[in-house]
Amino acid sequence: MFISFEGIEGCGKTTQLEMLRDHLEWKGKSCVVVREPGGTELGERIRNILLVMEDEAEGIEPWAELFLYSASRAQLVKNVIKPCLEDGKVVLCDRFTDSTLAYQGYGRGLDIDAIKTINSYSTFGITPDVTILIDCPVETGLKRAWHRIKNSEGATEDRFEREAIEFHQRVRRGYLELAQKEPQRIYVVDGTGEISVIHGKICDIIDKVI
Ligand code: T5A
Repeated sequence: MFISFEGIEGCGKTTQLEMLRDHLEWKGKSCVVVREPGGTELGERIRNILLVMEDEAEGIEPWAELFLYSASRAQLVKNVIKPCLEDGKVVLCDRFTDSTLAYQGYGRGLDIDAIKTINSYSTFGITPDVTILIDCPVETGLKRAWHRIKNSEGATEDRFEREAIEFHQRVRRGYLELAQKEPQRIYVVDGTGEISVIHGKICDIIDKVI
């Protein structure tokens, strides 16, 4: 089973993904957690370019950005996700193709159909069985994300957090539109409440699907 987590910055994806992993392992499932961009040696190098690069001198052209995310994904799917699924493991992925549609499509304004075509190549046709979209207001998410960044060690991954609020609003609207179009796969969960309450809702969804 392939489960992806999606949402705007700071919506709580990573927190909830780790809690779901613990829940599924407690139920005896073998789980693998991966993140995008990243998850392979090449992917982590690309992540560094995409999230840390000081882009004041030379901004990253949106199409270049799209291809970098896609390159990281192709490597991750081929080397990790596909083999793990074939092994019968549950793969939990922190962001996947819906991020590209929401950020590069709705956020940056690149052509949605072109992104769908590129996604179909970079995933080798693999799509999540279930996607948990954690939704919260942009102001709430960004406040949490900045708090996490200020308390984290190492390189500051804040290139997207520095985008204008309108960009994040377009991304959020994009996600909700995607969920409306694919209600059988994308489950929208309110991300504004208590962490444990949100976890309970996600477990209910996944337990039913499994
Ligand atoms: N991107 C990615 C693209 O543009 N295109 C693509 O194709 C792909 C794959 C990835 C960036 O790349 C972009 C999108 C992103 O900008 P990232 O570092 O993975 O960058 O960034 P995020 O996924 O946004 O990570 P964040 O950490 O910002 O957000 P999360 O994972 O949603 O939030 P989380 O769980 O780390 O929580 C953040 C903080 O909030 C607290 C947590 O304890 C933590 O401190 N928190 C809560 N506080 C109160 N109430 C709750 N319910 C809370 N839930 C969490």
